[in-house]
Amino acid sequence: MTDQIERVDVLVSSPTRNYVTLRITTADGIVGLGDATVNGRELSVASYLRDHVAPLLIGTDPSRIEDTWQFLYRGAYWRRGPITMAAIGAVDMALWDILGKRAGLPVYQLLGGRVRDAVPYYSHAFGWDIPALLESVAEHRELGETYIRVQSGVPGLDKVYGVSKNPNYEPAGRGARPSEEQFEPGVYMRHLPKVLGAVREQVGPDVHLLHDAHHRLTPTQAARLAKSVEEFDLFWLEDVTPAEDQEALRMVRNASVTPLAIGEVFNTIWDCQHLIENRLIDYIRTAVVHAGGISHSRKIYALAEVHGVKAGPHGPSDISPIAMAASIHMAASTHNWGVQEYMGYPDLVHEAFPHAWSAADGTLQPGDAPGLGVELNEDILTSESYKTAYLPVARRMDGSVLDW
Ligand code: GCO
Ligand code: MG
Repeated sequence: MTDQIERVDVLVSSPTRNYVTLRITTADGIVGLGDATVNGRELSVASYLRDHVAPLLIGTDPSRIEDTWQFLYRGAYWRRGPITMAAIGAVDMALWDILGKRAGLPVYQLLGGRVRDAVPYYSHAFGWDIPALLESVAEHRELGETYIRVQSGVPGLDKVYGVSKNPNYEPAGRGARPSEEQFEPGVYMRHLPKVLGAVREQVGPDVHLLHDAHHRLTPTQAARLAKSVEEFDLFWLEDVTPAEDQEALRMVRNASVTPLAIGEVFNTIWDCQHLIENRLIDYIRTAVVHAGGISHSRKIYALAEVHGVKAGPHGPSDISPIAMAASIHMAASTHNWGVQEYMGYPDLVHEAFPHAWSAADGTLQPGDAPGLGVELNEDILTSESYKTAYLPVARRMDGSVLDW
């Protein structure tokens, strides 16, 4: 007789920040884990899983991974969106984890085996001003990192995206309401070339530099910015316009050869299709957790491969070590992979989710434990309970709300 799903638990915890974790246990006693965290909206995914998905999984065959995906996606009728897709993504990850454990193989072997010896990652350097940023970049270089995202303060703006007083930058803040940040396109656009010029001069030509504009510019502003930073040879310029307006990137594309990355807020292949098929981007940033898990992400990468686009997945600290594991296993076994974002985690997060994957010298390794190779420290997850937290809201100097 085939194995059956016997128990489904949803754990919401806050070891320094909130995580939603799905645990599926089979009648044979195999445990699979999935991440379902949507930063700032955690409880809605937990309810979606507890109230609507878990009851449907009990008694089903955990080896029917694709069928379960289709059942949850098509069977719900209401589809797409971060909450639905993170819930399905968590189930999918947990089922791949179970399959790997049953086979005694790490997930990357089930996905076709290694295509690279190590997975390069990019880290986050930031500073309130250029000297502080240069110091932060130097620290990352000392760790052997060769892909570095650079974010800096902007003169005249108090609180900006990507820069913090805390060395573990975390945009979501605990509290009943979001904090507010400032942004003003003109001053930012004039400042960024100075920042990138200083960093490029310090690191020389061989280090890959990245920058995230966080969805804030109009198409014309974005095109001007991409053109003005061309000489600094960015590895990518990320989220230069709001992600919904996909044709905006055609104007940016036509104006410059700065490589473009977008997609951390996309959830399905249909969100990515136009940009990939029209070659309007170089890197697709969907995260395995927010884009329906391993099964669906593989389809996105396959579509991207046909059009010369590479994967460059989202990997901030709100992607739990479980989803990070899934992403590393995919990176190890997917040919058209560019780079994995990895900003590291506070120690407590590593302790809450002991993992076989590892990071060293600017690269990640999936490890050889069966499945995804992540476990749960239930004592930590139980004692660190959910705390209300929100991502910030951004406003222009005139007080109007802007994309954060
Ligand atoms: C990135 C992102 C993050 C997100 C955050 C939202 O490129 O790492 O833009 O900083 O804003 O993960 O939850
Ligand atoms: Mg980003």
